[in-house]
Amino acid sequence: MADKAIKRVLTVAGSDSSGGAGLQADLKTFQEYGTFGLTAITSIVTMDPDQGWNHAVYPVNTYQVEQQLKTVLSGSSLDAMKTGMLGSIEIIELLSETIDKHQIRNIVIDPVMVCKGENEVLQPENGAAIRELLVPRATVVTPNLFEAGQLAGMRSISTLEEMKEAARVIYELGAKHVVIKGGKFVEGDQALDLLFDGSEFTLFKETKLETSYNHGAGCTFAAAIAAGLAKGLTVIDAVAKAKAFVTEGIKNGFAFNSFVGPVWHGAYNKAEQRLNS
Ligand code: PXL
Repeated sequence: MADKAIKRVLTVAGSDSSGGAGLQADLKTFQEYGTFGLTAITSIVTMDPDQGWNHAVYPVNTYQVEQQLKTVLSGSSLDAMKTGMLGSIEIIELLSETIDKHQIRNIVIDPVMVCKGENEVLQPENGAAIRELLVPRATVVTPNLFEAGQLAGMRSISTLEEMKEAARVIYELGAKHVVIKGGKFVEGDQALDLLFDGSEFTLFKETKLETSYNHGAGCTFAAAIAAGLAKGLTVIDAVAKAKAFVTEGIKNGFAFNSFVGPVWHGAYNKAEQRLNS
């Protein structure tokens, strides 16, 4: 039966009630990739329309995260795992122990410290624990420019040269691959993402899109990499496909309300169907 071969992908992340980012983005992406998504929720994020869409983060307690991981890991082994917003330093410690104990492979660490570029810094205090405990266990780590700066100890990153410098430093922390999500925030007219495997740089370029309906793009990109790895793609192929997947999602982003516009995670497959029909 086809079910036997279905790949299992876990996300350990926060809930974004607005549906574009967080574990909602991850699960939708896993589904679009034809994989089976599992979750351990670490925090609940709400946004207040009466206060300019101000974000509040409510961490889940560590015991509850532990019990969710136990539930997930009681099935047969995972094919990949992705992390997003982690809620607390204790949860990060628990996660690093769990990765070692269960020898989890194909690990994508999305070191979430901010929402949307650097507009809204969420849980920057988790940065040091992510750097020490999770980055060394990562198959791929996927910081945006702000997070790359935090991990690499660089004040600000806005050019390709600075992205390369940060990628080298983050690689030295122990990640097997570093993908810096420059996206539209890099200087110039191209959206740039950079992959570094310790010896070679690979640059992924797209023309910058004229839209601000891109909420959840970073989570979706990292989730797509994890699902691609679960399905047996090489890192470079997984990143290339994830870039195409998220670009289509951004092109089909929409206004949810006057504050936020999420990407649409179903857009890539919809476009493929159109092409094939
Ligand atoms: O996009 C970063 C992010 C990650 N995870 C959760 C979020 C957000 C931004 O809103 O809510 C749960």
